[in-house]
Amino acid sequence: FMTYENLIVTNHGKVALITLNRPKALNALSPDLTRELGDALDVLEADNATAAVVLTGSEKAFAAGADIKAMKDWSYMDVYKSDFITATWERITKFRKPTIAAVAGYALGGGCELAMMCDFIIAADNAKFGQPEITIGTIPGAGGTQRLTRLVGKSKAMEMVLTGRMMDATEAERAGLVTRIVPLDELIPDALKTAQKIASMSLPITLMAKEAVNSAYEMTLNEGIHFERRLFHSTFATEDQKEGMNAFSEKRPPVFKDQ
Ligand code: CO8
Repeated sequence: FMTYENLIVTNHGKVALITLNRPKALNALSPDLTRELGDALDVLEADNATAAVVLTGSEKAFAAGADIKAMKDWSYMDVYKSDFITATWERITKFRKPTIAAVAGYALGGGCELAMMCDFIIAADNAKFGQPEITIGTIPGAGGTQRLTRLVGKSKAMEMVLTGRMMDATEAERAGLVTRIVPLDELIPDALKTAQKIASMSLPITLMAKEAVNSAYEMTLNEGIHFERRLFHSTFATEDQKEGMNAFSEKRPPVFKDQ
């Protein structure tokens, strides 16, 4: 229902599946791909029929990073004035609906950073995560030094950023980078099923839950708990809270109306 050169967007009930589609370059994140992803997210944010998004790549690579061949000759002024494409990438972090990264194969550099911008990561058993920028004379530029450190702690993040070594799926799960590992051929069905489960809830309540969890990164514990309580109280002003609790009392499934 949406046509792009570097993405495939398909509909699965209330879930949109975005597949990065530059297989010959291992889904290297070119400026064109970046623009298209920003555009797709704008459309999906406004689309009332979409309640959650799954972002994936190919079986070999989620994304092997920024497009090294495209950026190698850029000057300081080129990247500074355009705020390099990392500013565009942040579109996904402002996306209000839930996002799941379904990662198979390489998630390197900007690819790892893109996965970490999603709400959570489900990994195939062949997934490999890394921030290899140091090996090509630069450093992570789309949140890698910050998000990886918050997700896996300083020791592992520092080692990965300084040596460029990759983490396999098992280590990534143990370290808390991914929520769980599934066999490669179950990755997309599992991620879609998980997203559909989320999409079956009340959308406004889901947005509040996501906003509350994300605030844990930005606020002190006291501020975060205060913010959570305000949102929790406000759920009682919704029809869906009444429906959810009445349905429980009446031993029937709830019918949420996103109101
Ligand atoms: N950029 C451009 N092209 C790439 C990239 C990339 N990042 N990664 C792979 N390719 C291309 C290769 O050049 C090759 O093309 P061709 O067939 O024309 O020679 C094709 O994809 C297949 O790759 P390989 O032949 O290398 O495949 P292998 O299976 O041998 O190796 C690897 C796979 C290990 C993933 C290897 O390709 C690799 O090391 N890639 C580069 C990984 C990397 O350094 N990534 C970090 C990039 S820097 C970065 O992301 C900075 C982030 C700043 C923010 C960006 C926000 C978007």
